[in-house]
Amino acid sequence: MHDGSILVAGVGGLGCLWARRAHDNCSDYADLLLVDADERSFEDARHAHCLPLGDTSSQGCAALPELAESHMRRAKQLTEQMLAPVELLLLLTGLGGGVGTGASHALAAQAKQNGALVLSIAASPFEDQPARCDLAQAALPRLEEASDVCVRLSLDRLAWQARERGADWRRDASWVEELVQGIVLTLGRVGLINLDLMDLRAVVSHTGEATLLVAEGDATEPEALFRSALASPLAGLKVEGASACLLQIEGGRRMTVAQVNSVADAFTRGLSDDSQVILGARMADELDGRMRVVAVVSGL
Ligand SMILES: Nc1nc2c(ncn2[C@@H]2O[C@H](COP(=O)(O)OP(=O)(O)OP(=O)(O)O)[C@@H](O)[C@H]2O)c(=O)[nH]1
Ligand SMILES: [Mg+2]
Repeated sequence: MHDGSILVAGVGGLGCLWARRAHDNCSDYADLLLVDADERSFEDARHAHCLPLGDTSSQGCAALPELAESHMRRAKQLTEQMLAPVELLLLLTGLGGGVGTGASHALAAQAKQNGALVLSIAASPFEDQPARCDLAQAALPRLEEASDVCVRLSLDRLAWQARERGADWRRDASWVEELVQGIVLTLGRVGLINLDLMDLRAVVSHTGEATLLVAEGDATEPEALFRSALASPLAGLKVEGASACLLQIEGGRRMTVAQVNSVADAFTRGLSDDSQVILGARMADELDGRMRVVAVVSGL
């Protein structure tokens, strides 16, 4: 485990797939935990802590959340050990099946009880899957309760955006990857203006809902950057009137203070007048002429 540790966790098939891909880009700064009843989620996952739920011959919990939940509770001693050093848990899951629906809130609750900050990203099923939607709907309040921030990803929107790019929505959920990577690197790397977990805590502790934004684009077009952040596949996204915002802005070597200011301005203009804004900035060699913004907006 890393110091001051950040844990990226995937729960269920979709969650594990996304967590692995997201973790690939930030493995120096975060650990990876995969939780599933389906062994296929652990194939070639050499750098991960793997927690198989139930007997190893099974292929998931076949849309039986109660079964997954009881398996998860039985693994409590193991997860207790893994969660002990964790300060930030980034939990990825898809609701509507068995494992993600039944086990994700239990893991989140345990992490929170251990003092970790919990950010959950939960995909809601496609709208043409009513039975899965009902399961997801029933599970969501418990995950929200167990998380400091819980954002809902719409699979319909994600799939639509992936189709536009000619990509496979399951494997190429680049939005999820960028967001996780953005948050981990924001907190894990030394920047020009440093953000840390205390800043994140300060922002998410505002009462009300919170959401996460991520965008990458041309450094000279801050407005377009903001619009692309709003075009995320999050369900029910709104940022107007928020009372707090943590903003991490990354750019290439030639990024100027004026550019940082314009981007910060575009992202914070719609917030309430007395809002708390915490700003971080960092040079990233790979971002020549481009900027990447990760924002946590709260008090909605
Ligand atoms: N249509 C479609 N939906 C999918 C697919 N994969 C995942 N989903 C959706 O994502 C949700 C979560 O899926 P998984 O992560 O595979 O489910 P799980 O948590 O592993 O659950 P079990 O396998 O039932 O134990 C499901 O309820 C579906 O709505 C897919 O290949 N096609
Ligand atoms: Mg599964």
